[in-house]
Amino acid sequence: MAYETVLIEDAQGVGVRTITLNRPQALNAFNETLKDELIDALKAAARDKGVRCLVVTGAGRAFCAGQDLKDRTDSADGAGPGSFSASLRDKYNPMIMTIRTMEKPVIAAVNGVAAGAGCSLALACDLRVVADKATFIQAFVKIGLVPDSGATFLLPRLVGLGKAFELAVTGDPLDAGSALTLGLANSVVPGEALLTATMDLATRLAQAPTRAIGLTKRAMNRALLVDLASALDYEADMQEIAGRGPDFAEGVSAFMEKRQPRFTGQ
Ligand code: T3D
Repeated sequence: MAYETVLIEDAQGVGVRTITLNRPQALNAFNETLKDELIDALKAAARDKGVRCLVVTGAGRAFCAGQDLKDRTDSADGAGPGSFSASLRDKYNPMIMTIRTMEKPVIAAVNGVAAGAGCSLALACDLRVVADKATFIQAFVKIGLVPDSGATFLLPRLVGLGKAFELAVTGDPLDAGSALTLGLANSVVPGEALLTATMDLATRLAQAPTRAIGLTKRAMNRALLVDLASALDYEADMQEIAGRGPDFAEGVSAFMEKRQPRFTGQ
């Protein structure tokens, strides 16, 4: 599929794909085309075994300003804006679920403001490398909406219930330094160093045992919802799968031979 609003770049030979939201004139706000193309690009990355780490970033000065407020179409009966629940169920929710269920690491390189569903997109990624001037805004309340696209689930888990509620009901921007202190950002770097720092991390993760990382993600997703006994049981199942894979054998051989492992990701 040829895309109009996302750019795809594969780093030669290292297993890292970068998806860049590319509507800089609208701060990469989600119009229908961008939503469709991002879902397609995410699904393609999830399927492609050659992609062992995915980076999501934005073109220009923003990461993503959420729903394009100039692009919401009115319903056919003239009764106001089209269905919000359908917009979420058909477009945003599949986007978030594809990232959360993709069994490979996904890094958000947050180059600038991440607002509304754009903030949710960053929250859904496994790691956030953040430019020092970037901000996170739960913009929903400013327009009389409720946090969506996973924000009510992910934000309290990342920063705690009290802070999440404060951010949701004030709509105040959270700066990069505060995001780091709260654990929402994994690292903060100068804007000009963002892509290099992200690629260093992505390249490292793409050389890691991808299958084990995928199973780790699956187990942690599940552990958010279950009791300790169930989490322990599920960990045992995941370990059974990881331990029977070639990367475990390679990891142990490398340890014995005192050399760096060469993981295939299988
Ligand atoms: O289907 C559904 O609708 C349900 C799902 C909802 C999910 C959501 O994401 S709801 C939340 C939607 N997003 C927002 O409410 C954020 C709106 N934008 C802002 O608050 C601010 O633009 C920012 C804080 C993100 C950035 O502020 P600033 O001062 O750096 O930039 P700016 O001047 O406001 O924006 C620059 C341009 O981008 C401007 O266009 P112009 O005047 O130069 O032609 C502005 O209109 C445009 N822009 C920014 N955000 C959006 C946008 N255009 C359309 N939609 C946007 N969300």
